[in-house]
Amino acid sequence: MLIGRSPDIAPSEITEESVYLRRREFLAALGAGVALSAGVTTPVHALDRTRQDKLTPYDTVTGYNNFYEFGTGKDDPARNAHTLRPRPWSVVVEGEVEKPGPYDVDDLLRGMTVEERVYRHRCVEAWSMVVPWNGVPLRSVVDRLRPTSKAKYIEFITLQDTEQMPGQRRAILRWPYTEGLRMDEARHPLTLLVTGVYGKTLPNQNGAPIRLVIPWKYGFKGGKSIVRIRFRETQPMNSWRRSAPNEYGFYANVNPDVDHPRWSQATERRVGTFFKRKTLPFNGYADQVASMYAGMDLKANY
Ligand SMILES: Nc1nc2c(c(=O)[nH]1)N[C@H]1C(S)=C(S)[C@@H](COP(=O)(O)O)O[C@H]1N2
Ligand SMILES: [Mo]
Repeated sequence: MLIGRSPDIAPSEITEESVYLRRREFLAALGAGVALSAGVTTPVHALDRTRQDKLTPYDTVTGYNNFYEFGTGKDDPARNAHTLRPRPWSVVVEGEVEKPGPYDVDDLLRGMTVEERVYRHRCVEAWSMVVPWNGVPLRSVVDRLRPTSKAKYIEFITLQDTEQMPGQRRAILRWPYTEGLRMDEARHPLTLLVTGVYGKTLPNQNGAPIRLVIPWKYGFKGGKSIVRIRFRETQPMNSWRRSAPNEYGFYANVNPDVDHPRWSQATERRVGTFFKRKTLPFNGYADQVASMYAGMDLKANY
């Protein structure tokens, strides 16, 4: 299944071929390391040639980002995240689910196919990137865990440990960082539980060993270093909404028509390029996700 791929575009037209081939070599060479004991990787591209999307370089993807547990500067995560210990790593599953329990992260994903997904990444701060993530559809994990009929939402709780995450000594947010999705969003084929980037094991600063990527939402929905997955009947709170409810909502769907109270969301700067470009509704994934929000007022539900 070629989820998220624009039908008229071959992968080789999107990614510079040398890069693409090198990446295939990576994947072949790294095998189990990339795949967390899972099977073969399948490239799935979700880019639009007309917008001339190019992959954001590895050093930028891993060197310029947000992970406030390691500091608030864009280069702090890369500098400071070496204190995180991504193995062994336990993920507790709880709430409205038939198969709760603590799982070792490798057991949780065992046997699943790790795919490659090239996704646009839009931060709420109006910068963007194009990133080749590796991961498993969250849907596969959700189905394995068997939510009960009461489960309408999933809350994702990330690591709290001031030894591993020294930035948590400052109360910038209420720790641990939490996020949430509605069940249909969690089970949407584009929603990825990410374990790697550029065919390599996920670096600590990008949320090792597992983090979420939901490409039609602002980047803050993608919680990093998840330790607890809680199936719920009610909508969970999420960190940025708790900290500034007038600025951040639950849905956080990328919407050029809903400005942040302090800045416009109409345009974005692709990191590493000079000119601004127009932000697209649902970050360019509207044809695949807009139907989930039919009938909702997306200005009220931002
Ligand atoms: N635990 C945790 N997850 C987090 C954040 C954070 O501060 N802590 N920042 C979020 C924000 S604002 C963004 S844009 C993305 C950035 O990470 P990436 O560039 O590695 O995707 O991570 C998200 N996940
Ligand atoms: Mo962000």
